[in-house]
Amino acid sequence: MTADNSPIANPPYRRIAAEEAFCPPDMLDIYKKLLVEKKVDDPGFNTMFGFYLSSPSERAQIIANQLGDLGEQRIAHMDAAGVDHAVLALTSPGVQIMEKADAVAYAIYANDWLVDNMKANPTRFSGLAAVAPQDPVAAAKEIERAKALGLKGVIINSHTHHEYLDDPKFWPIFEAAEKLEMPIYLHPYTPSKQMLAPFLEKGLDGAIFGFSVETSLHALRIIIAGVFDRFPKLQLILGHTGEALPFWLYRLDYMHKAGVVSKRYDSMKPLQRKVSDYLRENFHYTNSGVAWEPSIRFVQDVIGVDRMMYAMDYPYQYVPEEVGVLDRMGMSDEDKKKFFQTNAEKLFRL
Ligand code: 1DF
Ligand code: MN
Repeated sequence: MTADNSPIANPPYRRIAAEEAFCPPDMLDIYKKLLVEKKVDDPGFNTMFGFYLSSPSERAQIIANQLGDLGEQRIAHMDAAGVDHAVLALTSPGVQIMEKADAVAYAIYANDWLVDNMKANPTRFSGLAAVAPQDPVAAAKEIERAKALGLKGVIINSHTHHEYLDDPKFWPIFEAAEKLEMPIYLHPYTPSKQMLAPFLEKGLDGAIFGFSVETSLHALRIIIAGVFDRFPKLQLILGHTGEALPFWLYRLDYMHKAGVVSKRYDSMKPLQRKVSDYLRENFHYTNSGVAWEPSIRFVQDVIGVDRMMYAMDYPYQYVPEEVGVLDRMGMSDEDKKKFFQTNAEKLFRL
């Protein structure tokens, strides 16, 4: 990229980045221990954090180091990229890899750590709450506590021990999120072990592709299970320009209807709205990791300009020039301000 792509100085909007990762440094020690003890029944975890925690590569070293910093270096990086405000979330898979009791306790600890570490820079940071789906009732309680602490939503990193949130046992989480108006960011994680092998064989399990397949499947399962008929005001957020789901709207509607009418599956019941309606009315989107105008505009076109938000995906994709590319997108200033600023302000009540 050329110098022409540097972020524009004093743009007519505040840049809010909505999918920015962190973790308390001691979480990486817990992960190291889990890797050494080989207790985790999740080959996706072993390959992902096996890489970030032991590779001598520059990428692994830098990212592992930057995840733990909410101080000067993070602020300097935000300044260099022109990011005014970061919505922080515990990095994937967060507590979801831990045993139930550890996960419940660590979510509380991580949320307190986050709130504490944001205090020095209150105008630059806000945060999402980690929860442990392993204990849905505790998770619902933690959403309530997190809201009182000032956190703005919830982060869930796709499957939890290879289980998906469409199972009604998890629905206390949705109930609390809807009632407390806390949007849930359904962030990627590696594909569940039910489907991991063919991804892993070719190195496609991570952010290159597997993350998106896993997370879009998860979102669809939640829709198909009728979660939004039960919790119609619930809002979920998908990153990476919607994990490709906006591209599928037409076919999802056609084939869902065909499946329902023909009674092909017991698990596919009639829904109150079309699949695309839920994706337009119960989801918001970010462009995390996709600094590409055609994909961003596609989501704005088929979902709506009021639901597409900016995200950088720091530290996994720290590329200041991408901000400059987005500054220069061909859309109106009004739509650009929605993208960078006001959609996030509204959704997260910043
Ligand atoms: C990666 C990418 C890892 C994203 C992440 O969490 C993550 C990666 C562990 O590149 O390995 O959040 N991402 O959202 O694209
Ligand atoms: Mn991410």
